[in-house]
Amino acid sequence: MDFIQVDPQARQHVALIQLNRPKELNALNLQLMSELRDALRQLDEEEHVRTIVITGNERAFAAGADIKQMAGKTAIDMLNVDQFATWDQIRKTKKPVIAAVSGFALGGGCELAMTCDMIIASETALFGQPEIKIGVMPGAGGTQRLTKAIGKAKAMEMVLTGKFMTAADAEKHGLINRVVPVELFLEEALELATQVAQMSPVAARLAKEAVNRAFETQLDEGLHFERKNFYLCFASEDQTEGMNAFVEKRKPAFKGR
Ligand code: DAK
Repeated sequence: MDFIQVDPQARQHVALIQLNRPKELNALNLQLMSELRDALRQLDEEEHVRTIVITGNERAFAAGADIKQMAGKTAIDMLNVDQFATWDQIRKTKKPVIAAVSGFALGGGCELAMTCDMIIASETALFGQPEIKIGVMPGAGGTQRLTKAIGKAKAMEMVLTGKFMTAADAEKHGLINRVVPVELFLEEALELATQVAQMSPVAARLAKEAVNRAFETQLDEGLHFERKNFYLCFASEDQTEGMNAFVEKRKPAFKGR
């Protein structure tokens, strides 16, 4: 891995992926995205990992797709490379993924953060879809996820002017979970990941799927999906363990089965 660092055991049951192209503000070139896809796929399969945190550094989560790499491309080059397949695989990670964002989260960087299930930001974080300033538009979900998160008016303004949103505003408008001082953003994300990792991994996976389904379906279909996943929880040992532990007034020991 040249452009990311992976710690599969940053905390108990919590893996950490750090984007690592600091000089380029973690611009997401094709290799970085492939490495990220492969790492997520592997961590998704590792039994001891229950939640995953993706972070950058204090200055940048990621300042977008690598403009220098894209600059000379034609539509057919883009089609042939099919980066969407990589992004789709990242989106399909089954375990909960938390973005720990500080500094720039722009373009593809903002889209990557929004692809995660929760976002913890430092007070210096800046979110934006500035693609319009370089003659294009968001291409990895920005027009959809941003709009669903913060509403049409604010999303339209960001997408059409490229203006950035501060962490405080991002929290106010529901884009992120919370803002913390810069020295704490990673710690806070790892702490949140640890909390989730203490739950039943089976229930967490099914619940994540069901929440995400709310973005893709009408209420009736979403409720139907939720119900199926709810029933499925009752096929797990974790359901028996969780409920017995409550009755016996002890902490549950979930196994992900
Ligand atoms: N790409 C390449 N290099 C970048 C970069 C980027 N997105 N962002 C920054 N860098 C590089 C700079 O070129 C500079 O490199 P050197 O000149 O030192 O070699 C270095 O990082 C430091 O940046 P600055 O010197 O510019 O630092 P400043 O503090 O002055 O400014 C900045 C920071 C973040 C405001 C500025 O760097 C900036 O405006 N960056 C570009 C932000 C941007 O426009 N992002 C959107 C890119 S388009 C797709 C999926 C996704 C996408 C497309 C397709 N498919 C699935 C098909 C996404 C597209 C995008 O994200």
